[in-house]
Amino acid sequence: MQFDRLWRNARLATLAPHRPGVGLVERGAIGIAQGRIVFAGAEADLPSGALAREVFDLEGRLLTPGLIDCHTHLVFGGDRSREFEMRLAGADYQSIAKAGGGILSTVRATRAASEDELVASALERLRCLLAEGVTTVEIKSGYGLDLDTELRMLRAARTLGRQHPVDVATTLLAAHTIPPDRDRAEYIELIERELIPQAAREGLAEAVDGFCEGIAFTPAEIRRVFEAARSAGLPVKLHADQLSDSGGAALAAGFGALSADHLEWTGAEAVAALARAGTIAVLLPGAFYSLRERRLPPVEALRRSGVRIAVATDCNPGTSPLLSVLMALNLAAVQFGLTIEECLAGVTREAAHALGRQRDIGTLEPGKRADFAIWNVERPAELVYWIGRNPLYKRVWRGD
Ligand code: DI6
Ligand code: FE
Repeated sequence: MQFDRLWRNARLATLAPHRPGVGLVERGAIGIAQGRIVFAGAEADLPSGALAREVFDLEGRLLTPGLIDCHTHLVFGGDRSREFEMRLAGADYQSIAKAGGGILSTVRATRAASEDELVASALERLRCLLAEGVTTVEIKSGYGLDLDTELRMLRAARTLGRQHPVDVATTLLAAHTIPPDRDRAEYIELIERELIPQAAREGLAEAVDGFCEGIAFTPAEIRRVFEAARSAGLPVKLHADQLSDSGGAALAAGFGALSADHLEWTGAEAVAALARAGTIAVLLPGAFYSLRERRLPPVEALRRSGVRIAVATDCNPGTSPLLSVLMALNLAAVQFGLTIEECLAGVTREAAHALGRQRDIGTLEPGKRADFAIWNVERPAELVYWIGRNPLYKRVWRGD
């Protein structure tokens, strides 16, 4: 066996599905060639005579798959710190939204920003994620709500992926809320007839998302958006049942969605539908925390039904100004009661499934991309346990 590079003397958290827990391998080694993993296992099992051009001794450090943040809104103009102050003074999220603030205030700032400005402000946020070992990030549009600005946001997201050592998965979230300058029926038509077809034609979006909620779109409207996505050959995902049980998760399952995200108000029947559809549950504890929500997502039902659970930052200026995947894990453990194994799988293997990229990333197995994170910790639990400590030693993206 011939490697371009070999990392040895590591503790591997492989997250390989055939191994229990986080798939821990003591005294492990990982060998790569042409940016892909060719060996991941115990050093003692390395084929004799294996050669590597470069060898790194990790002195017992923990090595995990590169982290995957599978739900973010990293690209946007302005910020919402003023709204944060209003909420501290007693205003609530939904009434701010109804009064023209909320998502619409970010829409105004995003429409006013050039593509370069969007790239520059998002880059600062992206750097925070990369510093914590993120190697793949999903980025949504949704603060343009018109053809030009939605596509500009997606181009900015693509540019970030081209210019920096990270994979960016782009999602069209045109159905985020009703724009100030159109009525809802007219806007749904614009999404069906122009936004989805054009984003698909230009290869700017790999998936279509929507916000199914009292303050955004009804299930009937989302259905039309999803049908247009299907016609354009794009998979779907949904912001579902975050603030109320609006039937979002069941709708997402009905369309075989990649993921249904939030799920605080999702009931037992919808959980069963998610399981049947193989739709991934993406839990977003940063939004739960920031909105001081009380209603917990149905974690036990998800487990019992065998729904895969991912965890993400939901980084957005309104409900989750969270730029730390590690903090998201701590919140998911403390608030939602996820185990350490669920937390780590949630930002690696299951997050890969949520993006439909499970063949390429998410575990340390032969054939997968050489994306990993090396940590100055001994035990996997330390990645979830510390608050405000970043123990990243090195991030490796596509072997570098
Ligand atoms: N994700 C979203 O898109 C909405 N909530 C959430 O968790 C609203 C985001 C915003 O207020 O800007
Ligand atoms: Fe979101």
